[in-house]
Amino acid sequence: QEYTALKLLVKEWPEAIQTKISNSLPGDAKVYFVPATLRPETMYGQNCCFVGPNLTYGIFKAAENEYYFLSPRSARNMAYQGLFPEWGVFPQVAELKGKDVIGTLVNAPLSVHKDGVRILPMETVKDSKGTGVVTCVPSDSPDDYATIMDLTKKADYYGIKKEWAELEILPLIETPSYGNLTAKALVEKFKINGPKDTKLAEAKELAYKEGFYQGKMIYGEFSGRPVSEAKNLVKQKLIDSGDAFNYGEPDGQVISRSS
Ligand code: ZZB
Repeated sequence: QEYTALKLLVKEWPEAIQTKISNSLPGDAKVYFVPATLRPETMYGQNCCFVGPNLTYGIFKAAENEYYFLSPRSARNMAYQGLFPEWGVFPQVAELKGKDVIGTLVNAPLSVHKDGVRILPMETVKDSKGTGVVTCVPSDSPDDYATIMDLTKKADYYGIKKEWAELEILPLIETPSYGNLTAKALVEKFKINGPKDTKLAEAKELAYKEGFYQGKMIYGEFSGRPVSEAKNLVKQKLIDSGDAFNYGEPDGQVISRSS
């Protein structure tokens, strides 16, 4: 699987972990949350970024003054793809649970939400895929749409501010079958009633297919182009600006045989 790994710069940590962060990192350190995505063309519509609240993450030193927040498993993989300075080495400076970083304000490259977006909890994030960090595009990802609806409804239960989950959902891609908010259309069509609904798997497949083969961009500098062309154009733009890099993961990689 060839992912685009995106760099979301931390603008503000939650108060409760500020001390821990400043004890572990130089004062001027740049820390990035690093979601792995297969849909770079949707980055305009990022409206939050998810972590698994009960998963364990690390902050790893990736360059002078640059640090990545991601799963230890993905840090290890990156270290063998030349994404850290020394081959096979992924220096960890802090360990955190997803729940520790809920509410962190980050800058999401290309997102229409220029003031930044929040780190929010998503219980279905898997430790065994990507970086364990998932950027949220509720216009085109049914999982993201279902999670956002749930977070808004039960903000208190999740310990978040409702307005963090309520940023505008931007129409990005027009498709013949599902209009300009594919994820919403599919969640409603399948009567999906929450982030753990098993019908989400099929909705996701349909959203991928329809988006890629029939979708046309209706936002951003590649507006009017088919998604199949825009995908690589947006990806290259993000890489050229230093906001993203390639991250590869063998299909069906088995991680925990020995653990
Ligand atoms: C933004 C985005 C926008 C995504 C979209 C999808 C869609 P897949 O499909 O299973 O191969 N993802 C990445 N890592 C994880 C994880 N650890 N746990 C749960 N979800 C994860 O996985 C790739 C997609 O699943 C990624 O692309 C990411 O969400 C999420 F409009 O990034 B995506 C129809 C999907 N649309």
